[in-house]
Amino acid sequence: MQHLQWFPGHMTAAMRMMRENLKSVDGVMMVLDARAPESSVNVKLNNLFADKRVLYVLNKADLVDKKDVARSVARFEEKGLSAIAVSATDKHTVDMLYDKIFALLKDKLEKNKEKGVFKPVRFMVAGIPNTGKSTIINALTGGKKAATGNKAGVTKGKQWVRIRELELLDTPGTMPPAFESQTAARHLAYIGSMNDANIDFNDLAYEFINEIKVKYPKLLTERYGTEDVTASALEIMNGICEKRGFLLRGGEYDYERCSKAVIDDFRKGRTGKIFLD
Ligand SMILES: Nc1nc2c(ncn2[C@@H]2O[C@H](COP(=O)(O)OP(=O)(O)O)[C@@H](O)[C@H]2O)c(=O)[nH]1
Ligand SMILES: [Mg+2]
Repeated sequence: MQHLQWFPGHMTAAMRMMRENLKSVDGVMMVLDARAPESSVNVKLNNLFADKRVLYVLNKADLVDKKDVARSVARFEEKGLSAIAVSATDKHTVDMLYDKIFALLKDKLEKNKEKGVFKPVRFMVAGIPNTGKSTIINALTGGKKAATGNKAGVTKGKQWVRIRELELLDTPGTMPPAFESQTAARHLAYIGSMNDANIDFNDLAYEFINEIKVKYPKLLTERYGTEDVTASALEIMNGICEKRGFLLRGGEYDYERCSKAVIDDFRKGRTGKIFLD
């Protein structure tokens, strides 16, 4: 299996930008992917924000079973952390997010009020690439103010956006310089938070099928007509190639196409609700 690591120079620059702006923010929204809420925590960012109030936002909750979402939020709360699950594509959950931000700063805001100080609340929106940071900002502000896209590295430089009494700083996604676990790194590759250009999709789809055939065998059968989910990942891929006609000229299996299709199906939610962590 390919060793996954991704820490280009622009992430060092983004970390520096975040560090420089920390003093001017009241809190941080750490945007995670609800399909992999533990794997999508960037430990380096946690260290950077150690003295800040942090709200963990488990986004893309629409792609996960409600029970898994609730359990994930509870896990964060058990550790004494503030967490909320949202779907940036659902207006209602985004309103809840707005309230949650103000609740997190309630005491600070009351103190300011007593002193007669009025200033907007400033939050930095951070996390690994592709978790929906910019989409959340757009949903909160009701506009297309932050650039979005379903791949890593769409947000460049820094961007402040204002909504009512809230100012949000969008930031480019950052990864830790090294992953503590390659399983976690793989989960990030599945969800599209890694740079696809560096990924060996054959390897990735093989590993994905190995995980899914144990955790969600039924989904493999439903999506790909896999009859024997106890077969090896390679045999399952062969079956998918046959059923989908992913064949090369000589009739050999086109694993490249098969791998990309399997990962793309998962990313778009076509395989079903899959919780990875
Ligand atoms: N299904 C689903 N997709 C989302 C959600 N939020 C964002 N996305 C998609 O995820 C991709 C990455 O979003 P973006 O805001 O650019 O992520 P960023 O890199 O963290 O700023 C885009 O294609 C969004 O449309 C969500 O709640 N549910
Ligand atoms: Mg962005």
